[in-house]
Amino acid sequence: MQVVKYVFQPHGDNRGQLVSLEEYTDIPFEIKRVYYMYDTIEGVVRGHHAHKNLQQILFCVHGSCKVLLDNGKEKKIVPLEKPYEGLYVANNMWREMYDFSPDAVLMVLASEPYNEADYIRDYDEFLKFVGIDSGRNK
Ligand code: T46
Repeated sequence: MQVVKYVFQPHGDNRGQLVSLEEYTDIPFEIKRVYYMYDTIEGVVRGHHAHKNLQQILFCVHGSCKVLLDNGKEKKIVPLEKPYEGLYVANNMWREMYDFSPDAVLMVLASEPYNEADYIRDYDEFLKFVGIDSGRNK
């Protein structure tokens, strides 16, 4: 499985750092939604789903967390620890976010508006979606 982690250029000077993200230039899709999570309770695991169409880029703009990516055949754990790093998550990827530091702010740029019908929340349904026989996994 190929993990796509973008490393953006911080524009630093003696006042601090600034990262700029432009759709199509830095982000490979039109940004239709931005959301972020914070005050995450210790030990929680978020996500547990895939999407039918949605593409996203995840940034831990403060603190740190881990993201488990699972394409149905292979799993990878990706730490997000730098505010200038963005993890691309394709639609057909099961994702779980966990190990949030108490100060973590996870910001997500999304290619589509919020749509509950786009979620695949059942792992067997996800395996079917990616064309894998559910007997072999989880
Ligand atoms: C994803 C991962 C990385 C909204 O009303 N609008 C929104 O845009 C979103 C994302 C959520 N919500 C509501 C729906 C739920 O009542 O906020 C609540 C929490 O959402 P959810 O349980 O889906 O959050 P996570 O952290 O499990 O997953 C989220 C995204 O939903 C998902 O698309 O890929 O972050």
